[in-house]
Amino acid sequence: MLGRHRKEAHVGRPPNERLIFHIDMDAFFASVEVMCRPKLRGKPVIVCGKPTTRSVVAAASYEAREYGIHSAMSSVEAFRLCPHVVAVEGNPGQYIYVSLELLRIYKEKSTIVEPYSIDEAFVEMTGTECTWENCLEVADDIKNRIRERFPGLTASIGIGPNKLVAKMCSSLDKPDGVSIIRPGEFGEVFGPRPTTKLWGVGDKTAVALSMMGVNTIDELGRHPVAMLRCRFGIMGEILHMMAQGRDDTPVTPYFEGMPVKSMGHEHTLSEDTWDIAEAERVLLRLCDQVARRMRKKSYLGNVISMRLRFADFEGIGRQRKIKFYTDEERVIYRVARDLMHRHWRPGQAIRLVGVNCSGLMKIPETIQVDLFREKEEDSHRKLLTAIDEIRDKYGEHAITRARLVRHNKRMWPAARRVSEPRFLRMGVGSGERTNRSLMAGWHDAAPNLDTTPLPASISTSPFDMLKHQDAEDRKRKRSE
Ligand code: DCP
Ligand code: MG
Repeated sequence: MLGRHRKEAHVGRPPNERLIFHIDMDAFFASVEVMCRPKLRGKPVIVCGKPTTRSVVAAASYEAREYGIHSAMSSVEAFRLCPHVVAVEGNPGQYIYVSLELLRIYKEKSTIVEPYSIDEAFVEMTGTECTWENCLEVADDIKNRIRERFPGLTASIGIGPNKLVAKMCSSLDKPDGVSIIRPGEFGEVFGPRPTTKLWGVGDKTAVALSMMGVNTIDELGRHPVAMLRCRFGIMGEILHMMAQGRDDTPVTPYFEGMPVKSMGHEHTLSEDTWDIAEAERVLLRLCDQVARRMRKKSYLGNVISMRLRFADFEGIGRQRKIKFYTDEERVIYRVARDLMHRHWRPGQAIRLVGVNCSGLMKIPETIQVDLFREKEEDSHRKLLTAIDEIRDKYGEHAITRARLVRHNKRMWPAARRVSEPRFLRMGVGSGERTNRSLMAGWHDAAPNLDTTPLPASISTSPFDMLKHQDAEDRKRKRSE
């Protein structure tokens, strides 16, 4: 294994069949914000929802981490640990822009690039000019290109003979490191570590393993596979393989497309509510957003899920399969609302509402969609088409239901100009891990993030925004 100091320990080993990079950006959201506001460089910075509300830390700069701040922590707690931490409201449009540009850089090295999350990707180097001998130079070159394109952004790269090893390897030397685990070295590096360090093993699985006397990755790899199968089913076999550093899953290039499995939105209320009517209005707005996205991407779905989280952070999720496929908010809402009423108990204060539609199928251009949809009146379809056209032309806020008007101001704040106040334009939602859901809708602009879409007229390029910001700063200075 090579870390930042790169002691070449295995020069001359025969090249293995597969060579894979896993690239993970460091403190991604926070680094993008710092790039756009260089004055923040070197300072503890967190990215969260509106800093004044009950937001959660989505990303923390490495300077902030020195104070014990980490993602998923409440921003209140972050301020307690470090009162001078700079809290910045997130800007998902910007992160997605940077993320897509990063994929382009990786594609210069290999045609097979799999985006794994908003800031992580696997790059299949097998069959390219990159070999076990020169992979460090290739990794350095990628890091330099990232720095040239996005000053201040750093990545950590893991190099391994499969995705599992590359992924686990990239976290060994963060931030800004390169680590290599060559074939046969996995056990040496990870064997003594606790099972929670194995990719995908959570606390519950670790406890179950521990009850079987399995505490380290090495012990898991040597445990009789039959016993693991007996306890965990097919997952037991997979765990056994993984603990030995074995993985033969392919790197799936993004242009082959990850099938979109579901589309959903969720919203954390600015205050917990006991009022089911308030929660219904949020639900209706979310259903509207989900259905709109489905129509835009030509999807129909037949499984509708509703999620509630309560003040005590306990939550419920319920789903129902319907007999036909739909892309209409009134159908999604009807089912989700019913689920909400069945499973919410008066007295439970609601903190978060979410809705999701799955069982998706893409509507091929030539297909007769009415074969799949519930028989609907032409007039309603015409209405939906008209609403979609208005929103396409004038933005998402141009038209909404009368029932939501009173609440629109708070739930759909008018898009502000870039200059007021600095970059505070979009929220990052609850800050919960959204990576997999982001992947599920990779081709959608900002799926599953609870955001206000960017007006088309405003560029999402950080550089345009930076230029704009500088111009605004100069203007303000002149007027002072
Ligand atoms: N993210 C989030 N909520 C979380 C965790 C992460 O919104 N609970 C977002 C913000 C992160 C981004 O996803 O910047 C990437 O997640 P990572 O786990 O890769 O974390 P970072 O890139 O911030 O840090 P690291 O340097 O540890 O990779
Ligand atoms: Mg990262």
